[in-house]
Amino acid sequence: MEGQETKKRMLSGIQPSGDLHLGNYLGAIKNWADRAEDYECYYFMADMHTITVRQEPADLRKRSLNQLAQYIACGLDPEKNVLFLQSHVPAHAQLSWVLNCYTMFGELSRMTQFKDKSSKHKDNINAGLFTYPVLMAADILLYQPDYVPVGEDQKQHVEITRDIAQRFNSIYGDVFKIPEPFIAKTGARIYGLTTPGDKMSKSIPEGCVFLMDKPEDIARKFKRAITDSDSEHCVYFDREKKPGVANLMNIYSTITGKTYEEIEKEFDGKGYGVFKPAVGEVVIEQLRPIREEAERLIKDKAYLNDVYLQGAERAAYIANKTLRKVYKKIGFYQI
Ligand code: ATP
Ligand code: LTN
Repeated sequence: MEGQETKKRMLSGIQPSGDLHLGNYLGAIKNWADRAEDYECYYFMADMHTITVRQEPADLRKRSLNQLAQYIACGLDPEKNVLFLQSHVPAHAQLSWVLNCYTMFGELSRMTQFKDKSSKHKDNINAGLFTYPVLMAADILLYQPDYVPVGEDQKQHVEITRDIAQRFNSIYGDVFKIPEPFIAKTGARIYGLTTPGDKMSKSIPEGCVFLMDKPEDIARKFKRAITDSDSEHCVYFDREKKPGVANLMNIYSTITGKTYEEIEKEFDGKGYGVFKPAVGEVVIEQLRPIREEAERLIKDKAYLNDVYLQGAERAAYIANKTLRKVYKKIGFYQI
């Protein structure tokens, strides 16, 4: 435990809203595994946020467990990171209610994600979608983290969290630490294999490699990857002219650690017929142990339940401390 108190704290949430893919892995999860050495890390599955869009209950239940197995298989060690499910720690909902009373209608109306999602789901513009950022502020502020690693799209939510915290602190004193968003500078951006202009996304499954895909499916997806009509089939890096090839080179380079020059040399004169299956092969080998370990863990429900149970206990210990302080400050009668 010694030294642990001096580590900076990080916290992030992930919605269990779909199957994990190569973009999630290379762009995010792979980097998280190394962080535990330098930071005290908290990661949770944001199942309460997920229901702002209608979910099939059986699927949500299954995904909440499968995703935990996949994260552990990717190298997120539950001994070194606190992994938990949001709905297992009631303090998130409790603080969220309090913070609702310190958040303005006007500031929530300006949130880009609310505007986007409410135009996409016109039949279900529920209040939870509107107050989504308040629950996220509660998620964060409960743990007093220094940093919140998120994608660019979530930066606005971390900013409103800071505004809410500052407003609260200005009335009641230093209750909340003001967190910083932590946005990876480079972070591999992986594009769809069939749509090299758009990021790899589960919404376009033909061009998306899922962590749990079988090797033959991965091989097929890479063979069908869009390259270009260049008759020479020459492998060189040009994001503008050859976005498909550039994407494949990026994937190959991120996994093997080879530079673009080395890759160009390796495939010099060999053409796409050799290059595409070779990229598929390194992806297959990279994902194989992850898939096998995840499949093994998924069968071990008792172990996964135990990880969630212990995670929730460790998380609740910190969260409840903050909640008690908040309740006291705002004047809730304590027994
Ligand atoms: P989508 O719904 O488009 O498949 P997602 O919901 O799986 O995306 P997010 O929840 O938006 O993914 O993001 C989870 C993490 O994965 C974020 O840190 C995000 O930056 C990262 N990520 C998602 N897609 C990619 C990608 N194609 N390339 C790199 N990183 C990605
Ligand atoms: N909104 C985030 C998920 C999320 C989160 C959080 C991230 C919920 N609560 C707290 C960081 C901190 C998303 O959709 N990626």
